[in-house]
Amino acid sequence: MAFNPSERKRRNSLTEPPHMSEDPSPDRTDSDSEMRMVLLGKIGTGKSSSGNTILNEKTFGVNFTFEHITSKSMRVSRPVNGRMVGVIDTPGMFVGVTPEDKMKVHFEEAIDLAHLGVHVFLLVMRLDVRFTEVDMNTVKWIVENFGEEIQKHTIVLFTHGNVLQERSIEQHLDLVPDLKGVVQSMAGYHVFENENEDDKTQVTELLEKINEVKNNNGNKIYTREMYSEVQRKKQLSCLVL
Ligand SMILES: Nc1nc2c(ncn2[C@@H]2O[C@H](COP(=O)(O)OP(=O)(O)O)[C@@H](O)[C@H]2O)c(=O)[nH]1
Ligand SMILES: [Mg+2]
Repeated sequence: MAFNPSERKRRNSLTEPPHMSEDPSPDRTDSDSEMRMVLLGKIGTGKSSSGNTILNEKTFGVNFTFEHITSKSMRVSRPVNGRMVGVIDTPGMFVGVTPEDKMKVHFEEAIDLAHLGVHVFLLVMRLDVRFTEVDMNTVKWIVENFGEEIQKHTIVLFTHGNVLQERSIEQHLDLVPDLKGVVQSMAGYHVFENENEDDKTQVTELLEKINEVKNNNGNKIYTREMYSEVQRKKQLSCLVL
């Protein structure tokens, strides 16, 4: 199984935004100035709300339920803090309930909407509910379907941050070792409270963390080719088995 929580150390210190290269480059590093991110995760975790918080606009439909499961991934690009940000919202999934082929279609749409590729995936999780086996299976499914490479490009974005009250997110994670393992296997983490619309710092800090992830990845982005390669290998291993 591809997912290995202990294999990657989380990097969470903040650094200055890196220099953005404007030169197209053959190894598919960033060739434009837009920061593209895909919201992933279980239905109802706050993906659309987080997209709205990032863009400071009520652009994605909130509270879409199972009836809307056929809805499509959607991309909106806006300037945020002086730079273009492209947010791709996905309809979400419920591993074990949403048909596998439907989940794949949503992800393929999302990657295609990113054109040149994805700088960062935001794996959205709620802080106000228990971390369950379904949540763990969602993470495993994502890593198996996008490949381990996705872990270098993923920031766990916690919503419902107000429930922490006086506790820090680190103190919370210490109480939930499985969740802490997931976070440590990814490239970073961040906390949002989507009800605090006036808190612009939460967005600024997320964008700084995304810049840091970009920097750590040498500006390399997750591309459609990487996804197709993972899918090809999966099909081959199915044939061999
Ligand atoms: N209190 C609180 N509610 C939130 C937060 N994020 C999302 N919600 C609520 O959770 C519900 C589901 O959010 P939505 O963005 O539609 O989730 P999605 O299915 O992942 O896109 C909505 O009622 C939101 O208002 C948050 O940070 N705090
Ligand atoms: Mg949604």
